[in-house]
Amino acid sequence: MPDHDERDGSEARYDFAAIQAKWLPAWEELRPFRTDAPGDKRPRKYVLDMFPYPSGDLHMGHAEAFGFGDIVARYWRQQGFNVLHPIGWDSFGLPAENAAIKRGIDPRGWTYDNIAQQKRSFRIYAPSFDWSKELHTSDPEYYKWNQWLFLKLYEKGLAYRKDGSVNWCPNDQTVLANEQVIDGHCERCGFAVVKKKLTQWYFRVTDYGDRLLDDLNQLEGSWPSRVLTMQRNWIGRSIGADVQFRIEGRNEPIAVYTTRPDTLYGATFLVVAPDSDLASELAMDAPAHVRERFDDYLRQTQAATDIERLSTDREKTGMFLERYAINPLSGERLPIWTADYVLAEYGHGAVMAVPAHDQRDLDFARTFDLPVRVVVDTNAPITGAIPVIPTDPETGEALLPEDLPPLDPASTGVALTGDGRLINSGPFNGLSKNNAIHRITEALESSSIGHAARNFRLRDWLISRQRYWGTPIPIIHCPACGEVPVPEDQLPVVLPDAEGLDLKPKGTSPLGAATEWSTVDCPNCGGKATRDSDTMDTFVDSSWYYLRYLSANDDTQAFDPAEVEKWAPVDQYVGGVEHAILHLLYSRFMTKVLFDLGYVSFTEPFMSLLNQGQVILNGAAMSKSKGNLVEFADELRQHGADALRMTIAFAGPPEDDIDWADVSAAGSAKFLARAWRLAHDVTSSPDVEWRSGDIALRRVTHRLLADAPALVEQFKFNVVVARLMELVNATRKAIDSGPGPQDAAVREAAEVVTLVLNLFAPYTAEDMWQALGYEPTVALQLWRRADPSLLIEESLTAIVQVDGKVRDRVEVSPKIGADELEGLARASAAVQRALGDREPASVVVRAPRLVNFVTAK
Ligand code: ANZ
Ligand code: ZN
Repeated sequence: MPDHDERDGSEARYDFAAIQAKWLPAWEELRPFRTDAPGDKRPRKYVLDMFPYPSGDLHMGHAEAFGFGDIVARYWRQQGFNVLHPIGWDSFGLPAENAAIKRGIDPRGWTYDNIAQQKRSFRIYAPSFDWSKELHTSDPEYYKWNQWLFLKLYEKGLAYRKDGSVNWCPNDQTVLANEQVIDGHCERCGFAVVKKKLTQWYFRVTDYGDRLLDDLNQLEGSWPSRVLTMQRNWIGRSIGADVQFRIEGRNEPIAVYTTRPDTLYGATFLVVAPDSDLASELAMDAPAHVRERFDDYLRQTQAATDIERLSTDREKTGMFLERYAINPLSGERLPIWTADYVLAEYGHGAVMAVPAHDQRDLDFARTFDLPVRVVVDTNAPITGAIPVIPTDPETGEALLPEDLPPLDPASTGVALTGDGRLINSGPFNGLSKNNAIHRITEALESSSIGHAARNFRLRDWLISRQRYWGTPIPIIHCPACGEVPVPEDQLPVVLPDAEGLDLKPKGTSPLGAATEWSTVDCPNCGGKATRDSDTMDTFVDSSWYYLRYLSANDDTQAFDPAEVEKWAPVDQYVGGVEHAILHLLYSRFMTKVLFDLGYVSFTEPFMSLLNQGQVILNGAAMSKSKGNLVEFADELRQHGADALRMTIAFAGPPEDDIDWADVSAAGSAKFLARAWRLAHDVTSSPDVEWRSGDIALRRVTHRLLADAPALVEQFKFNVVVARLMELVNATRKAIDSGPGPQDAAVREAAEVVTLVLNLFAPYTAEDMWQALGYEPTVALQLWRRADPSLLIEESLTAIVQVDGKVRDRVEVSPKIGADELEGLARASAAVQRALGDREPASVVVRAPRLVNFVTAK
C-alpha cells in the first residue's frame, strides 16, 4: 500500500513495490557486493550467516538471521572494508529424502526446486550477498571435497571404522550421533531411540578434546557466554586416575576410572556396565544361574537410554556376578556387580563403587544391602594446612564431635561429597582430600597399578548414515585388501541415480542396492570389490563450508590457501542457538585438523558469534501444524523487504525472541515513508556548505554519527533505529516549523538518515540517495565522521537544596559525577550561608540535577 500523509510535507508518494522494482535490476547490473574486483585495496571482513536448509520457502527465522547478518555486512562496508557475505545451501539431508519417499519423487528435484524458491525470495529481500560464491553441498562439485577431506582424515588415522553400540532410530532406520538424541528420542522424527551394535565410521574428535576445550578461552567475550558454557559442558573434561584391580580367576587386571582416588579405601564393590564386553566375559565364566540372569538383565539395559541410566532419581537395578576383585592398595576382596548406571562407553565401563562418597553408588548399596565405609571425615574441614575447629553458626561456640551431623550415609541416604580428612585409609589417614588424591595417585604410579588420567564426556563423531541423500563415503571394501581408499583422482564418487532405487529406510543403505554403482574393481589389486554404501552425516558438509565459499568455483582444490589467508577466519558468524553445540564443535574440530595438516594458519573458525532469538507468535513457537505460521512470503508481499527488515531490527535486542504479535510492520512502513519524504523535501543542492546549517539539527545528526558505530558493533540495532527515528523527527520539524527545507542542516540530516537507513532498508535508502542528487549505490558510501565541535554537550541547571529548600542553582554538564556535583554545591556561597555552622547529617545527590543537604534536627 502506498503511504501518503498530507500533513507530512512532500507530495511524493512512497510506494515500496515500485522502489523495489526500480532498484533490484539496477543493483543486479552494478553488482556492488562482488568481492573480487581487480585492484580492490580495501581491508577485508568476512561476515557469514549459517546457510539455510532448503525445506521450502524462506521463513521468518531466515528473515531475522539474514537481516541481522546484513546489518553487520553493510556496516563494515560503510567503514571501508571489502566485505564478503556469501550464501549457499546445506542441501543434503533427511527431509528431502523423506519427502521424496512420501511423494515418490527424486530428492534431487525436491531439493533444487526449494533452493530456486528460496533464491527468488532472497533476491527480493536483498541481503548484500556476493552471489558469485553460491554453493550447494549436494552438488558433486562440493561433496567431492567432503570426500577429499574424509581421505585426509583417514590418512591421519582420524577417520576409522569400528563396531560399537550406536543409537538407532527405528523410524528413520539410521544411526544417530549422541548429539542427535534428545531426551532419548530422535531429533528429526521424535521416535524413541534404541541401542544397536553396528559397524560405523567415526571421526576421532576425542583426540582434540583438550584443544577444543582450552581454545574456547580465545573466544571469551566474542561468543555468547552461554554458548561457551554449552561447549565446555559438552566436551566435559574430567580429571582423575585409572586404577587396576586384579580379578580372581582372570589373568588380566581390569581398569576403572575414578575422579576420587582418595576414596580407594572406601570402595566396597565394583560395578561393570552390563553392555560392556567385560561384563559378558565375567558372566560367561560365572555359575550357570548367573549367566542366565545376566542375559535377561542385558536385554533390559538395552532398552534404556544413557540419560535414563545416569539419572540419580531412578530406581537402581543390577545383579551380583559372583566374581571378586582385589583392592590394589588394601588387598580387600570386593564383590563384582553389574548395573546399568555404569555406561559401557565412558572411561573403562567399570567403576570402583564408594557408596559413602558417591550418591549413585550409595543408592545402589542401599538397594542391595552392600557395605558403606566412610573414608573422608567431612566433619574435619580443611583450610590450607591448619585444621579448623567447627563452630556453631548461631552461637559461635566450638562444636564437639557429637554435635556434628553424623558421618553415616548408610542411614541418612546422603553421600558425603565434601572436603575433609582421610580416615580408615591406612597410611593415608589424616591427609586432606586434595593431598590424598595426589598421594594415592603417586602410590599407584610407583607400583604400576594406576596412573593419573583424563576423560571426556565428548565421544568420537559417528559420521556414517544408512541413507541415500548424502555424500558417499570414498572407501572400497576388497575381500583381499580390506578397506581401500578411493584414489584422489577418482573423486568424486558420485551418488547413483535415485531412479530405480528403493529409498525406504530398511537398516542398510539404499546405495548398497545400486549394484552397478557399488561393484567396482579394487584400486589396489584389481579384484572384485564393493563401495562403502553409507553416506556422511550432513554435519560434515557444514563443518568446513566457510572455507569453500572462498573458492566456490575452483574445481582443482577444496579451497585456495591464498584466498584463505586473505579472508579467513570468519569475522562475524550469525545463526541460531540450536547450533550452539554440534555444528560449532564440528567446525572447530575440522579447523584444528586442517591446521594440523597445514592447510590453514588459524585454529578457530569463527571469531565472533551472534545468536539471534526466534520469531514467535503470541508467546508460542510458530508451526504449520499449530496453524500459527507467519509466512515470510506474505509479509514480504504485504509490507515489502525494507519494512520487514526494519521491523526485525527495531523489535529488541537481537538475542531476544521477537513476538510478531507485538511488532508492527505497517508501523515500520510508515516510518520509512516519513524518512523517504525528507529526501524529497530537501531543496538545497549537494554542494551546499553544511557549516552554515542550523546548529541544533546538526547536533542531533552528529550525535547519531558518533554513537551509531559502537551501537552496531555491540549489536544494539534497535537502539540505532530508535536514534534514527529521533533524527527523522528533528529533521521534519526543521523543515516544517524551523529553518525550512533550504537549510543546509536539513540536507546534511537527510543524507545521514539515508546512510543509516542503508543498514536496515536498502531500497528506501537507495531511492533517497537518488532523490538527494547522487548516483547509486549508497551501499558503498563511506560513513561520515562526526564533527567533535558539535558533540560538546549543552549544560543543564542543577538545583541545590538545604533541608529541601532551594538555595542555589548551578550550571553543570549532563555527564557530571555525583562527587563533583556535591563539591560544586558545597562551594556555593548561598549554601554556606544557609548551613551556617551546622554540618549536614547526610547529603542526597541525584546527579546531574539535584543536591540536598540534610541537617540533623
Ligand atoms: C569412585 C568415586 C568415588 C567416584 C566418589 C566419584 C565419587 P565424571 O566426573 O563424570 O568424569 N564413573 C567412571 N566410569 C563410569 C562409567 N563408565 N559410567 C558411570 N560412572 C562412571 O565422573 C567420574 C566418576 O564417575 C568416577 O569417579 C566414577 O565414580 C564414575 F566419591 O570413582 B568415581
Ligand atoms: Zn584388493
